[in-house]
Amino acid sequence: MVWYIICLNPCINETIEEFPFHVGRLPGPTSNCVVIDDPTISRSQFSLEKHLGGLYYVNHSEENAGELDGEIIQKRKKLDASRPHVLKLGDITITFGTDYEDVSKAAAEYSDELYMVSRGNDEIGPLTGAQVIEGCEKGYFTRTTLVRSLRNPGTSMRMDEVVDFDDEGDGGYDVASASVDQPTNSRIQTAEETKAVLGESFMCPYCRTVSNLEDVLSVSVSPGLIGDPVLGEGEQARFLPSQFTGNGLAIDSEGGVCTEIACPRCHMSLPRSLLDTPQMVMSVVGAAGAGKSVFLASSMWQCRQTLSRMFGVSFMDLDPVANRWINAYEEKLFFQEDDTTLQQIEKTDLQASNVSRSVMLDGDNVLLPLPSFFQLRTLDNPQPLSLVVYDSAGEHFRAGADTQASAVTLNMLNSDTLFFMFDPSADPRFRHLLDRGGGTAHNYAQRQDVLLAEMSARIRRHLGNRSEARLSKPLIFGVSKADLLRNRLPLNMPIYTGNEPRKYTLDVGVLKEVSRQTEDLLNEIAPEVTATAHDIASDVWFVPVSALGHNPMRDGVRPCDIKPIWTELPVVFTLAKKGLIPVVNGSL
Ligand SMILES: Nc1nc2c(ncn2[C@@H]2O[C@H](COP(=O)(O)OP(=O)(O)OP(=O)(O)O)[C@@H](O)[C@H]2O)c(=O)[nH]1
Ligand SMILES: [Mg+2]
Ligand SMILES: [Zn+2]
Repeated sequence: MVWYIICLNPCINETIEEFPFHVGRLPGPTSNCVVIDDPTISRSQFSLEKHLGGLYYVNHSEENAGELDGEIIQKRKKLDASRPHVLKLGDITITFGTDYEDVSKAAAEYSDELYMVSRGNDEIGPLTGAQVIEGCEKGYFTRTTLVRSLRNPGTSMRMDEVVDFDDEGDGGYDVASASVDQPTNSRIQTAEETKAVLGESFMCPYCRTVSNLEDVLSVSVSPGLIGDPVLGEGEQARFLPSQFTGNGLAIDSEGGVCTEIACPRCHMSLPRSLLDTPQMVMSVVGAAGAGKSVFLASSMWQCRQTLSRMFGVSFMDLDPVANRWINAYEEKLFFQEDDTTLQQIEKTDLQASNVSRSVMLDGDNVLLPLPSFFQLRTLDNPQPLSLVVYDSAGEHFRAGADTQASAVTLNMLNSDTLFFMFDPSADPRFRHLLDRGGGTAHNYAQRQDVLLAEMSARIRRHLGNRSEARLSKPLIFGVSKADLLRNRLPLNMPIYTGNEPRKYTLDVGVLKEVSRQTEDLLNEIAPEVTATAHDIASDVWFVPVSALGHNPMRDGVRPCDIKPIWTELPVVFTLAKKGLIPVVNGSL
């Protein structure tokens, strides 16, 4: 009977036909068949030997007896040929058995090794070996997908150097078809989908790393445990808990009972319910001064007011601490004692401390975007949904800023609905049409077509550079500051219908008409912009929105004058697309 022995790091992949089979640190005199040059391994570590018709694992090391299938074996143990065996020698995991596939799966599963898998210009991970294999089996990764091990991060390998592909299978892994349609790169698109693929794992909304639920850290509470290597000196240390109270709360090394949990990679605190609810991501892409921050404030405020009343969807803050920035935005515009004083939301800059924070990841200072979290619950669906909202700076979307803004790009790609915000007041060709009312605010001219093309290029890189690649999820092309074009845009159309509270519906027919008329206007004046939009996604909706409902003063806006127009629509649209808000007159 042939046995196989596999280790992922260092890489061992041998067929054993002759016994005894020796493994140790040195070649030569000890006649080791496999040499592992690692200080934890003894000169002669172990052997696999045949005795009396059975195969035995025999330990030779006095100082480092291995742990075979969870049991420390000082002498020898008979092996069962019908299943793979897992041997732990310090950090090194070696598997052996008679079924090659079982052995390689076990090797991946028990390995502590983590991988990053390329997806266009981005990477997902870290993933365990088992997750990588699962991704291959489901067709998300192909033979040619690049993968690198975090133990050896400088070297990328083709997937088929790491995973054994079954050529007799259904043909899904053959190189030719992989390079033609590259199903992998365009498949995983939303955090939710990724979660479905990766099973008991979640994607961190801060660093976008996929981690196993069992690796989630706890945030210590004892005053003696202040100082964390990733977050800095002022923060409570994060730790992998091993002691728990009767009701499952972690206990820190000084006996404190910890309720907060944190991401294994970036150590940011995570709202607990985020781990087991689907995430719906909203991030707005647009030029500097296009109105993104003001829109987010207005949109979240409107969602609080209207989602429950019209659609029976409850909308609540999930994490008051994380939501400080969005609450501060909202309060500025909608919650002032004196609503006649001018208020202004600061321009978001690339390193704005309210919406980003720097942490120490793998020795580098990395800027993480800080989201706000909401929990949405519909009337007849008991499973809540988390809405994760990001603000970013217009400068993030400048051509070439992709590396600084990779987190922002990832958020964009992980959104359920892409949301681009076009500012007509930043395009000189629209200037003669603008009705500024009495307001004095104005934006400077910016090439939004270039910005849109940059967004398209980033998406392409993600989808594997295929020239025909288009996103399968919808693109909402928002025309911001629509109040400035109130004479040219259909802002009074009844997109919501209903007469009973909580039972309103989204009228898809009317929304299509709004989109058509808005697109017609854009086409007339900036045709390259609509063309690029259609180039990015196959399903584009042109939607006018106005966060303020009027043109404010250059120095700010008076809260009493704010009358938002359709700012909740992107959220309503995404919920309707998910089937959580009913639609009439067509489908999304
Ligand atoms: N007419 C009109 N002006 C608006 C509206 N919303 C925002 N503005 C104006 O646009 C300005 C910029 O808005 P912000 O939300 O700060 O823009 P931003 O996209 O966040 O800009 P960056 O943070 O620089 O990327 C505001 O100060 C207002 O003067 C609107 O609904 N109508
Ligand atoms: Mg801003
Ligand atoms: Zn994280």
